[in-house]
Amino acid sequence: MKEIPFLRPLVVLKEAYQGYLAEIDATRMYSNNGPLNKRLEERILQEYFGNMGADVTVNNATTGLVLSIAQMKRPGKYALMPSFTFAATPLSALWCGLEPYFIDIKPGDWCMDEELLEEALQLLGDDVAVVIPYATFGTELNLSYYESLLHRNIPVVVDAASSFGSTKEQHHLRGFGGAVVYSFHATKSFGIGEGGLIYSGDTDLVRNLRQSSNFGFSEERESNKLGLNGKMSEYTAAIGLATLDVFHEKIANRERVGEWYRKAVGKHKLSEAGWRVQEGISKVAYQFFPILCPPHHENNHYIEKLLNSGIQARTYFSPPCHRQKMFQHHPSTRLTVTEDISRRILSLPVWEDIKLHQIQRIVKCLAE
Ligand code: T4K
Repeated sequence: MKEIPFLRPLVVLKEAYQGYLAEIDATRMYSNNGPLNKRLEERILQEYFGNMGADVTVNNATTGLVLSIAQMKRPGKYALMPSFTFAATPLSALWCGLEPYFIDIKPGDWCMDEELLEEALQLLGDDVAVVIPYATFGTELNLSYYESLLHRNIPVVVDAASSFGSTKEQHHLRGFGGAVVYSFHATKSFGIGEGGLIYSGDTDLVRNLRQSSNFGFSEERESNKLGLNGKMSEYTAAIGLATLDVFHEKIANRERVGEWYRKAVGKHKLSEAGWRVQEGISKVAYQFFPILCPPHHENNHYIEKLLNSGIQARTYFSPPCHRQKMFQHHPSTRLTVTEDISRRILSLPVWEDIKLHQIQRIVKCLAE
């Protein structure tokens, strides 16, 4: 039987961006906030954020996180974040001279537990430099709570690496006053190779971030703030524009795959057997399909079972950050939910042109 790989990213084909490449040849602008970057930022702001706030492209989301944390952090020692995230989140805090402080997640939506976060905020007081929630696998965060933190002068940087395209025009992060960082990595729904975007409802913040992503240069070309080279090249922006041209289709394909998974899970009565899908999530442009195996089972058992049937799957985010060597000594709240979920999580194959019969085969294999 034919193998089913975990991911088969499909970045737009070269024919789709040849016209944009010709513009680069004509203008001889290859980087440094050139015309294609400008157009990409303007179109995203208009089409996804109703022209509210501002955005700036970056060369990847990790750079975007570092720049945003460095820009927003207040004096203090800790960056509060979930452990159930990709290593990029705690690494970005460390690059900004902060210590990650891990907060447990909720059992339903797998996002940071606001009650535990609040307890940590009370306990740590002014030692908290920044809060970094992760919008887990593209789900919607409890934004009114995070807005309330901003009003208490607690900086918030949202790791929205997997979120771009998940909520379409009614983007729920629209107008948010903190920094929101998206990844455009090849494996994401808006996959363009490497790239990312920082959005904020706060236009001054984005102006500062643009400056810090260009060596901290002021208009007089003097470096007057901590900066680095976080810019996106015009070639990448060309692919970004071509992707934007067909993004609705790409979103629809990924949403449909999610629907197929949910239907197959229902058909095989997996919930009755203790399997769980993420709660509070409706339309998501899935990067992969996350699901929990029954309590007291181990994800690795199913990974092996799938592999024996020629199906590749992963276990994002297992091990969770606090179980990885780099982060194992950082402080945390209790992490019982993180432990449970990371032991049970499976990341099932998704790509834009995966077929219904392949999804059915994957879910059937789990059910047998
Ligand atoms: N915050 C969060 C919560 C994130 O999830 C991420 C990234 C970030 C921040 C940082 O964003 P960036 O700085 O990357 O913009 C992959 C992605 O590289 C990473 O972007 C993503 N999260 C993470 C969840 O997944 P790896 O190291 O697990 O990828 P890798 O190389 O094992 O590839 C995954 C699968 O995709 C493999 O089966 C191979 C396949 N693949 C991959 C690429 C790149 C292809 O078939 N073609 C390709 O071009 O991190």
